[in-house]
Amino acid sequence: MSDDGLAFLAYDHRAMNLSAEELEQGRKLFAGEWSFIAGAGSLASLPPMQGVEIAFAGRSNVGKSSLVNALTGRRALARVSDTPGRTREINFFAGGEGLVMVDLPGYGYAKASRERVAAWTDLIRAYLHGRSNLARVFVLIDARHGLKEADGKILDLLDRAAVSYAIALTKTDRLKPAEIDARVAATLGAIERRPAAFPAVFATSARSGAGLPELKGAIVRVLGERARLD
Ligand SMILES: Nc1nc2c(ncn2[C@@H]2O[C@H](COP(=O)(O)OP(=O)(O)O)[C@@H](O)[C@H]2O)c(=O)[nH]1
Ligand SMILES: [Mg+2]
Repeated sequence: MSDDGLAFLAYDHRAMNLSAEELEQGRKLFAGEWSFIAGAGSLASLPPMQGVEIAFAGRSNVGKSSLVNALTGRRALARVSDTPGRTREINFFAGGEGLVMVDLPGYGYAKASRERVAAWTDLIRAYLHGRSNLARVFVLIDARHGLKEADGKILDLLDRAAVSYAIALTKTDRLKPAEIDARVAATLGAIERRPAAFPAVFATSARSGAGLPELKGAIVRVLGERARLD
């Protein structure tokens, strides 16, 4: 078989074999208007469920807010901070086609008190279990560091809640291409047997824009899948 034939058969874990059309739909969707809907610090203050939610989870400082800003092309839709542990609320942002992006508060912040960690865990667990319009969680992992113990815990939580998730590596601008390849391969291996994990690892950088078209296309695909189910 020719190389072309093999390439055709291979599943591209970094781009989920997205078509040119899906990539273009993703570009258009994210080029549209985005607005902040709500910040919720407790279960009682969660906004009503509307549209299709896509959430971003990850350790504090992994680059969640930066990714939301880069995806929407807005510099300060979500607040970016050099100080870990700053975002304590679940922030909701509405875009076109009923898409809502959710910036979850970060975990694994070393200086957080035990009570704060418990409050965080309760809020996130309640959100993940009770949100029927939550279609996909992207778990962000710093490309330089890979999966850590705290990340394993959130993956366990997602597996148990049966919330489908995929991994997005962040800050790939800090690595050489071969290092990114190795990190993608290691991460795919680590999630292989996890029941709710999507076999995809997006290699992104909010700074360089790498991997953002693929992430946008993947989100458009999730929206389409949800629309067909409803
Ligand atoms: N080099 C690099 N730094 C980034 C990138 N994304 C975020 N950062 C930096 O990482 C820090 C934390 O970012 P932030 O988005 O607030 O992380 P969050 O706590 O997960 O929301 C900030 O200093 C950002 O400037 C990226 O793609 N590349
Ligand atoms: Mg943040």
